[in-house]
This record gives sequence, C-alpha cells and structure tokens, in this order.
Amino acid sequence: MNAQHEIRIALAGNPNCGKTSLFNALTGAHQKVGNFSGVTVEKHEGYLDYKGNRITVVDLPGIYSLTPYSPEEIVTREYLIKEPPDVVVNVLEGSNLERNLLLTTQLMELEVDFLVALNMIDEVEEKGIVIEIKQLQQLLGCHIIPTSAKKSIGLDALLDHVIRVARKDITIRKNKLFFRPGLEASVEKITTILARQKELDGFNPRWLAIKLLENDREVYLEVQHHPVWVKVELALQEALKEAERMHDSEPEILITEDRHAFIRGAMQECVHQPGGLKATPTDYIDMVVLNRILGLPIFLLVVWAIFQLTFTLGAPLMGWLELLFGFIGSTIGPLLPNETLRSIVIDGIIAGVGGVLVFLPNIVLLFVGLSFLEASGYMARAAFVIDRVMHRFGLHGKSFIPMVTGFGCSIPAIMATRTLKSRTDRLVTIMIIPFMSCGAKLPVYVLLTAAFFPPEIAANIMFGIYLLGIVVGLWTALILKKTVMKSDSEPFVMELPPYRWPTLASVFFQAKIKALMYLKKAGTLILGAVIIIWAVSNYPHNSALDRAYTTESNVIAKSGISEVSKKDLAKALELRIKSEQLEYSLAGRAGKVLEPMIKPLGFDWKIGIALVTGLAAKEVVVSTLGTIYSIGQSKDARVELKSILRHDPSFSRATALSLMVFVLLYIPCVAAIGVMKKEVGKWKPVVLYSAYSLSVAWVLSFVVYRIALVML
Ligand code: BGO
Repeated sequence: MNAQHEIRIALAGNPNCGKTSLFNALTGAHQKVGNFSGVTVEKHEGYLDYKGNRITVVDLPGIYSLTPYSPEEIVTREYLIKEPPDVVVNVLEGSNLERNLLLTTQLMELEVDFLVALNMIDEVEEKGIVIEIKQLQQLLGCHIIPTSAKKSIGLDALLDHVIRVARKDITIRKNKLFFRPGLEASVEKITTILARQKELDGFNPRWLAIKLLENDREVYLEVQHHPVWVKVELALQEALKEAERMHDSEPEILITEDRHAFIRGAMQECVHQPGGLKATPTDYIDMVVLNRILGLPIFLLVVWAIFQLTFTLGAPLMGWLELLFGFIGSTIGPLLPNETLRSIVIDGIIAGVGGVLVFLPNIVLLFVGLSFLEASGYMARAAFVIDRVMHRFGLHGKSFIPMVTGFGCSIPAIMATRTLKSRTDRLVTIMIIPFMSCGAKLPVYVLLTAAFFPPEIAANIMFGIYLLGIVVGLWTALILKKTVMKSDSEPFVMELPPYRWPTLASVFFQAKIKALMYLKKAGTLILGAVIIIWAVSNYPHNSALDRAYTTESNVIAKSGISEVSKKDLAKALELRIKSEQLEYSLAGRAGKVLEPMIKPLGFDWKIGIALVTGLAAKEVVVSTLGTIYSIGQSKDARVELKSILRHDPSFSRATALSLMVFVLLYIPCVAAIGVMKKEVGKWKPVVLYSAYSLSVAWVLSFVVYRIALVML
C-alpha cells in the first residue's frame, strides 16, 4: 500500500458562514469532538482520504476577528500561531463578503498559508450578485474557490487547491495589505527591529508589529520579556506621536480604519450587488463620486474649483503684499547711503525675495485645498476613479496619490512612492512626478497670467497647465512601460477610507506648516540665490559705459531743449546704459550664449538666465526676473514686475504661455534631482530623465508659442 501524505487543514470563518456544513461535507462520518487545550471551547476534528492524502480537518470556532476578546477568538488565534496547520481554509459567506473579509485581512497579516472557500455560491447566484473572482484573487493575493457546502459544489476543486498549497506548488504568501504611508513606515520599522533581533522566532515579525501598534495585551506580554523590547518601545512611542501629529488619532484606530478601507476598496472593485442603495452615507456619496461616468468629471471639477479658489481668494491678498513690499522699498530706499547697497536691497532682496513672498497666500491656499481633499477621504476616491485611466498607461491607481502630492512638492511625492510595492511602478512614478506642477512653479504662473490675461481666465489657464503636466506624465509612463521598464502592473486594492470632515484646527495647522516652510525657503535658498543673481547681473562693471553716461548726461543738461524733453532724454539714456551694463555683466554674457537655443520659444537672454537659476528652486525664476528687470529699470520709476513685463516689447502673451509650459516641464530643481537619485540609486537614469524632460519642454513650448503667435 502506498504511504499517504498527511495534510492538516483548519477551517476559519465568521459564525454562520457554513463552516460546519463544509466540515460535514468534507469529513462525513469521520469526526470527533474534543476541547481546545485548557478551555471549554469545543474542537471538532475529522479526516478524509483524497487522492493519496490523509487530510485532517479542524473546524475552528466561528469568529469575526482575531482580536483576542472572546474565548473563541483566543483559541483560534493561539491555534493558528502555536500549531499552524499546513493550510488555513478561510470560509466566506459569499453574499455577505464585506463583513466576512475583516477576518481575511487579519489572516493576510498573519501571513499563514491560506486559501478562500467562497461559500454559499448558490445563494450568491440566486441573489444576482456578481463577484469578479479572478480580480479579487489578485487583490487578496490568495486562491479563491467558489463552493456550496449545501449543494456539494466545488469541494474537489477546494481539496485540489489545498493539496497544491500544502505541497507549496502555489505560492500565496504575499502581503497585499499595506497601511497608510506614515503608519506603514511605523509597522515596517518595528518589523525590522523584531526581525533583526531574532528573539521571537516562530512569530511573524510584521504581525507582531501590527499587534503591538494595536495595543494587543497578549502580544505586549509576550514581547516585553525580551531584550528587544527596549528598542521596540521607543519605536512604538514614535509611532504613537506620529499618528497623533498626522491624523489626530491612535495607531489602533488607524489600523482598523485601513482594514475597512481595504475591504471597501476590494468590494467596490470586485463585487456588484444588484439594485438598491446600501445603508451608510458613505455608500451614498461613493455611489456618486465613484460612478463610472460621473467620477472623472467630478474629480476634474473639484480640482478646477481648488484652482479658482487659489486664484480668486489669493489675488487680493497678493495685491496687499505687493503694496507692502512697494512701501518697504520706497521707505528704505532713500535711507540707504550708498548706491550699491541700495541696489542690493531694492533690486536684489526686495525685488527678488519680496517678489516671491507675495505668492505666499496662493501657495498656502493650494496646500490647504489639497490637504482638505486628502484628509476628507476624497483623494482616495479620486485615486480609485483614476485607477482605470492609470491602467491604460501601464500604471496602478496607487501611483496617483504620490502624483497629487507632487502638486505640492516633488520631494515628499518622490518619497511617497515607497508605498508602491512594485519596483517598476515605483521607478516610473518617480519619473513622472516632476511633471506634476509643484507649488514652487505656481508663482511663475500667477505672475504671468496676472500680467497677460484677464482675471476671469487666469485660473483656467493655470488649470490647463496642470492638466498638461498630468497628460505629459501619463504619456511618459506609457512610453517607459512600453520600452525600458516593461512589466505588468501588479494588482492592489485601492483603499477607500471613511469620509471625514477635517477639523479647522488641522487645516490651519497644515497652512501654518506650509507657510513657515515657504518663508524659510525664501529666507535661505531664495535669498542666497537672489544675492548671487544680483552680483552676476551687476559685475563685471563696464566703466566705459559709466563715462559715456556722464558725458551724454552733460550734453543733455547743457542742450537748449525744454526741461520736459531733457527729463525724457535723461530717462531714456539711463535705461539704455543700464540695459547695456546688464548685457556686459556675467549674467548677460551667459544669457547671450543661451539665447540662440531658446529664441525659437520666444525667450530672450533674460528669460534664459531665469531658467538656469530656476534649477536651484523654481520660485527663483520669478526672483531672477524680478532682480534683472528691476536692475534694468530707471530708479525713479519702480513698478511691479508684472507691469514691467506687460510693457516689455520682448514679452508677449505667446511668450508668457510658452514660458509657463517650459517651467512646468523642464528639468526639476536640484533638491528633487537629489532625492530622485537617492531613490533610484543611480545617476544614469536621472541624467537621461533630465535630458528627456528638457527636450519635451523645448518641443511643447515651441508648439505652444507658435500656435499662440497665430491665435492670440
Ligand atoms: C441552517 N449554501 C446555502 N444556501 N446555505 C448554506 C451553505 C451553502 O453553501 N452552507 C451552509 N449553509 P453552518 P457555521 C438553516 O442551518 O454550517 C447554511 O456557523 C436552518 N437551520 O445550512 O451552521 C446552513 O458552522 C434553517 O443553515 O455555519 C445553515 O459557520 C433555515 O448556512 C447556515 C435555513 O451554516 C449556517 C438555514 C435550522
């Protein structure tokens, strides 16, 4: 007689999911009833012989969760950890999936070898519920076998899969449930500490980490006895503070929320219930915002509204700041004794740094809008809606959240791609984030739209620019996915957290943080850049031009023309000499070298300089224009940069549009490049990417400029 393979399986599931029925259908008469060790909870055990295997089946008590509150939960968990069977069969009630999946998420966290028996499939069909099993299988990372214990459907298929899992013919141990970024980082950190110390062998370190963050008493007692506790406790305290700071909540609550968000996402993607509304307000809102037809237009409308708000509310505040800096300039100017010092302060610092600071309200409003979308739970819905679009470009909807973070700043956005578990998806997302228009580019758009377009269409132009960034980003992803980064996008659940009304305090907190960051950047990097730009725009100084100025001024003064004409001539002379001095300076000479390359885009050498200095930080484009144009102005006629640009003959609406497109798309700032290199690991792709973005920027600016010249 051939020796039989021994396989031990355990049935786990909610009460009334059909576990006992399945147990009976599998084991028939071969059953015995005992107790789980030390408790009065009954243990049903039976066996069957199938295809040369003796399969022992344990029917675990029906439970909703692995949180050890009830005796049933305690024994089930103890059993799964201390005497892990070869395969856990998670029995789900097919027509009640949402509730049943909570236990599934916890089995996923435990990383046991499990598969799902999607039971009562007869009832599912009767009720007209459609479950996309293949898709759900990929999202959960385990095999799903439809069964009906009552009608003996799918039992052989279930047993075949049990054998394959037990023999490790199919791998299912892939964690598919990740928590929100900050929390996930805490889980990973504690997991690493526990895994490295190897003191708790036999326990899954990730599961221990999650349980510790959930304040699980049993796990606390277990881990506290080990020396590793010193490090773990520190990490736990940090995680607690992080959850409090970021979400005004505790890790325990966030973990539960994220499990439900995962389930809600999986349900939305894979289960289609016929007819009728479900109960909660969240369901009602989701029915509208996740609607296949309405979802995308609603998202575009929401983003458009944020731009309108940024521009409409920001415009008067910006006007006040402009007045303030104008007043500071005109008050301080006459008090400064020396012409060079006066020029540094007025043309350099006030025109450059002040020129950037006036956009503070716009930046803060944009950030507040984006963090409102994030905190309210809408951003996750937007990602869900965009998921379908993203798939067409070879990416997953999960890439969308880092992309939207990129509207704020590329640096945290690039780091946020760490939540993507597919390396190729991660690299591709990193490469497209800089095309998402970051907050630093906003001053350029606000300046140019305010200078060249009526207020009623300014926000629409900005919205168009942002959309262009998304389109270029997505096409770049497609090109990368079809060429150098070929891979199938791995399916993950798009989590749908509950809707929440963000508190005023948290919105103000976000606004304050962003404002302080912007002020710090203005006071350090931008101030430094502005002083350098001032210096290279003033030196070397051409003393021959100074002499010519003195001679010609004398000629004008001594001429017999009227005083008014003398004044006009003197002003024209001053402007001409200043402009020639600027061209003689280091910045002027460098700009002249660049000019032939950017002339086809409608840019002169001054813009060329601004684009080069903008590599330090994109706001510096505005600072540079502020400083260069201010230096080039007559000292009696200091006006706002936007009116200088409006009256500059080399600047037109077409130039403004072309410049906005170029700033949107060309090489990211140095800080972003640095983070890209750190995350990608090599210079070559980053350098190639920079060359690519520069080329795309050039070509699209050229196209926009030529079309605008004809149409505007
Ligand atoms: C009663 N299909 C259908 N339609 N029903 C099933 C299936 C299936 O695949 N599997 C189980 N059921 P348990 P737990 C009942 O008992 O195995 C039914 O707690 C009734 N009883 O027949 O006990 C099963 O072990 C009177 O239904 O689950 C049972 O997990 C009227 O699901 C119930 C109607 O199964 C729970 C049903 C007096």
